[in-house]
Amino acid sequence: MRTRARFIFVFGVLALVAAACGDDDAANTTSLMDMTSSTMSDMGEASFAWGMPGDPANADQVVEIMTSDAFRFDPDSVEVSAGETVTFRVTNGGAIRHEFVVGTQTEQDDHEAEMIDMGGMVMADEANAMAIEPGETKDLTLTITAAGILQFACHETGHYAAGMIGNLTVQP
Ligand SMILES: [Cu+2]
Repeated sequence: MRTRARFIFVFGVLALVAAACGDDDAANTTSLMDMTSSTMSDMGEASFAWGMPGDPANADQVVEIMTSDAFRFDPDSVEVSAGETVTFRVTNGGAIRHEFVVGTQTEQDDHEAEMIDMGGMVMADEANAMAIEPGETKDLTLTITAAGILQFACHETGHYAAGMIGNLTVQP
């Protein structure tokens, strides 16, 4: 009797866990699908509403940016013009890894959610994103096609929340 009662209890708990996991799976599936679609758009055509990968040889300007372990970019505000091909030359002046990700506020928020979902996994460089190791300098070239306000941000765990974000103003 005792064993049977325990079995039923365990079975009940398992059923509850299964139900809970079912919900989690649904949520995970949704975010995985979002992640897949954004990853595919990044890796496929790799174009965005605001721009596309640019040819470094045809860059109109090179913008030099430094990252620091105080979770800041220097400068933290950059202005370019729509139609320009811009090479962002980012130097990691800190002792920990930083990222440089260009996108709209919504894309930054989505990227942050994906990074949290992935448990702080190291991000692969994408058309609009790169990771920079301490002491390293890396280039990201983009042709910015649309005027507006974009952001560049770091999504290493905790950095975005700590304010590691800068404004990229695209003049018409
Ligand atoms: Cu960072």
